[in-house]
Amino acid sequence: MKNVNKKWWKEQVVYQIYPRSFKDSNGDGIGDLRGIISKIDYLKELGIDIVWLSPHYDSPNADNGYDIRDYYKVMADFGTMEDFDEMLALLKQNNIKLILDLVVNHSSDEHQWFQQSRLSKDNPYRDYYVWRAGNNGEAPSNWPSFFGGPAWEKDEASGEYYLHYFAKKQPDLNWENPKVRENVYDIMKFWLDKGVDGFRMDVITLISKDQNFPALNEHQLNHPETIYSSGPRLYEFLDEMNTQVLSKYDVMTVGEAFGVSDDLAYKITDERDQKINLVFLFDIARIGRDNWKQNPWNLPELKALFAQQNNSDEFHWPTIFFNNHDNPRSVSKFGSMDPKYRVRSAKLLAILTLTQKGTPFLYQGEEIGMTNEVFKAIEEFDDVEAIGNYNQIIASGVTRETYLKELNKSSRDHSRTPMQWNNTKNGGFSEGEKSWFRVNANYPEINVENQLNDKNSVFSFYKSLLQFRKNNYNLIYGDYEDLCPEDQNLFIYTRTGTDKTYLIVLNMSNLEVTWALPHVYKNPEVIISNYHESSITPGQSTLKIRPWEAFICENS
Ligand code: TEU
Ligand code: CA
Repeated sequence: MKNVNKKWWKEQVVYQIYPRSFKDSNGDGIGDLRGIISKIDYLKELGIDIVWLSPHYDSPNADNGYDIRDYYKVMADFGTMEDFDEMLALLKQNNIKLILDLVVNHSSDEHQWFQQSRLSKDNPYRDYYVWRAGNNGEAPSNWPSFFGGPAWEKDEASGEYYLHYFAKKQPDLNWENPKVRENVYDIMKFWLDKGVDGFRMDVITLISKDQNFPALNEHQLNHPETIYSSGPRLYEFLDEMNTQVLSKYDVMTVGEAFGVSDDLAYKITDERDQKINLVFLFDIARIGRDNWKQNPWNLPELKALFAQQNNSDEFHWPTIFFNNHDNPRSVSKFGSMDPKYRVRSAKLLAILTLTQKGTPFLYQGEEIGMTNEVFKAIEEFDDVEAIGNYNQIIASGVTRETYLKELNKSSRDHSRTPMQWNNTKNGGFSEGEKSWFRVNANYPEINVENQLNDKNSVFSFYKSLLQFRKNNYNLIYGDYEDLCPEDQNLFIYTRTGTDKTYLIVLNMSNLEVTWALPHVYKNPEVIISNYHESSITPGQSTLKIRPWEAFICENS
C-alpha cells in the first residue's frame, strides 16, 4: 500500500447543504439556518462528518448567494449571526464539522466596495475591481462571461468597463491590489476564529487575471475557463493566503478547480508544499458535457478518469462527487430512471461514491436518491446560467426545443429543487403557501420520511455504507486497481489495504453480465449488496451479475 499521510479530511465524508433548498423553518418558502438546526439529528443519523454550507452571507441573490454583498453578515432570508453561532455550536456538539463557501473571485455589485468603486476613476476603491477603458467604442477584449454575453460591462459613471466572469451583478475582484487580498484574509480569519473548519473555495483558480486580456480564439471562446484559470499569479496568491491565514489553523480547504490544467491542480495540492488540500475537478461529474450540451459518454471513459485520479502519487488526494448544486442529479445521469432499477442504481452510486479512493462529497437529497425534475418550458427554469445563456444560444441557431431538451439533462436547477422530507405540502420543505422553487413532482414517493425506517431504502443503504467506511483504513487508504477497464457494463475494482482486500462489483447496465472471477478471489464474502440474495456461491468461478447489481466483498 502506498505510504499516504493520514489526515482527518481524507477520512471523513462531507455533506453539502444548499441552504435555500434544505429546510424552511418559518414558512416564508426559503430554507434557512434554523431549518438546518432542526435537521442536525437527521445528519447525525445519516452519519456524515462534515457539512459544507453553500453561501450563507448577505446577498441580493442574483446567483443564489454566490454574489455577496456583505461577507460579515448572514443573509436575512437565512437568519441572523446568532442563528449561525447556534448552528455551529450544535454541529460541534454533535461532532460534525462545518466548512463555509468562500466566494472571493467576485462580489455582488451591491457590495459597498463596488458601490464606491464605480463612482469615479479616482475613488479609493476603484482598484478593488478590474476596470479598463474601451477599445474604440468596444469592450477591452472579446472575453465572454459564463452566464451569456461579454465579460465586460460598460459603466456609465466613468465610461469604463468592469470585468465579470459570471453575471453582471458579480464583478470580479482585483487580486492584483494588495488591499483586496488583505480584506479577503480578514474575512477568512473572521469565520475561522468563530471555529469553522475550513472552506470550499468558489472558482478559486480564476482569481489571477492575465493583465493583457489577450484576444481569445474560437476554441478558447467556447472554453474560456481554460484561459481564465491559468492566470500568472494564482500560485503566488494561494501561497500568500496560506502564509497569512491557512497555515495558522488546522482546517481543510477544497478549491473548485474549474478549467484548470492538470499540472497546476497538481502543483497547488502537492502535500510537500500544500496551498490547498483538495480540488474539485469536473471531468467525472461532467463527463460528456460540452457547455450546456450533454453528449453521450461510455463506461470505459469514466473508468479511465477514475484510474487517472487514483494513480497519482502519494502526495495528492482526490475528491469524489457526482452531485452538487451546479449539476444534474446523479441517478438521472449515471444511474437508471427505469422504475425497475432506479433504487438499485441509486444504491450502486452510493457504493461507487463511498468506496473509491478520495474524500467523498455528498449533496443534499443524494442520500434518498433524488432525481432530476422534468421541466416542460424554458420559462420554468430559475437559474441565472440557463436564463443568461438563452439569448446567445437561440441567436446561434439552436431551437428552443433543443435547448429545453438539453437543459432537462444538464441544468443546475435539477439539484436546486427543495429537499424532499415527507409527502405533505411542499414535500415537507416548507409549511408556507409557496416554496421559492418548485418541489420535484416525485416527492410523494421519494422522501426522507418514507426511507428513514425502511431498512431497504436508499437512505438506509447510505447509512450502512457510511458506518462501514468510518475508520476503515483498509478501505480509505487502500490501493486501487480496476479489474476490467475495457468492459462496457461492469465496473469492478479492488481496494487493498495493509491487511484486507475489498472487491467492489458494479453492473452499470440493464443487462445480466457474466464475469470470470480471478482465482485469487476464491471465497469472497459479500458484506454489502443492493440485492437480497448474493450472486456469489462458494467455489464459483463465473459470476452472473444482475442489472444494476452492486456489492462489496471481503476476500478471505
Ligand atoms: O461555479 C462555477 C462553475 O465552475 C460552473 O459550475 C458554473 O456554474 C457554470 O456551470 C459554468 O458554465 C461556482 C459555483 O459553484 C456556482 O454556483 C456559481 O454560480 C459560480 O461559481 C459563480 O460564483
Ligand atoms: Ca425561511
